[in-house]
Amino acid sequence: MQAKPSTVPAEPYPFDLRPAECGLLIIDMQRDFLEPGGFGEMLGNDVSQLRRTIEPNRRLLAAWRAAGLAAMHTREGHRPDLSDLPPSKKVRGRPKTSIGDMGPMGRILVRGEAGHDIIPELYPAAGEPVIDKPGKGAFHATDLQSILQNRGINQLIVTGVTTEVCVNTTIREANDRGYDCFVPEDCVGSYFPEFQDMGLRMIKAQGGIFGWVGSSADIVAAIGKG
Ligand code: TIU
Repeated sequence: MQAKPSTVPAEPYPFDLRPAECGLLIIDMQRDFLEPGGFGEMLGNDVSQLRRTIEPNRRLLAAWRAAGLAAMHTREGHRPDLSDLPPSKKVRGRPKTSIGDMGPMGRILVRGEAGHDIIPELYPAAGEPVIDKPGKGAFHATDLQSILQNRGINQLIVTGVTTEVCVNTTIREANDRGYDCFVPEDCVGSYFPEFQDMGLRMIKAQGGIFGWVGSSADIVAAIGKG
């Protein structure tokens, strides 16, 4: 039986979840960002800050699938010929090794390379769209909006990494396009604890200026009621 609409605890106020119109959008849970020895760690980041999101995402995705609801995944990356890579993004930070160069798990953030793919714990199932995005936001230069419209989706549960970069950018894009976004705080992660905190506060401040913040357990409980 399809999960029924219900009210989920959230800040700044409860979220009216309509499961049939809601998509789970999992942002960039890619090996290069999350795995020890990947690009993220090579840049000096503490990947354990992101890895704590894997298990809550796994539980949420399992419950979402069991309820027969729409799940989508994104990956940040570029064409092998790098024709969709802005020169500004290539050189930003003046790194010794940058996008398109050989990294610990193949060419960094290039589609088709091992490090670009989604971690095995959250691997997309057949029928779940994977949106390959060249930017930080999931709407920029992708067909995400068409996919959502064609499925009658007007609410999003947004999870993944990183809270202040690709998750926040996507939520801002979604908000301007009329989508209500709920962010389970245990399912989003940042390499920087202070950005995790502020990234979430920015979403729910000013009466929920970009969306709602809550917990994945409350979403799982809501859709589990059937
Ligand atoms: N997916 C995503 O957030 N891409 C990034 O580059 N994030 C950083 O925090 N650098």
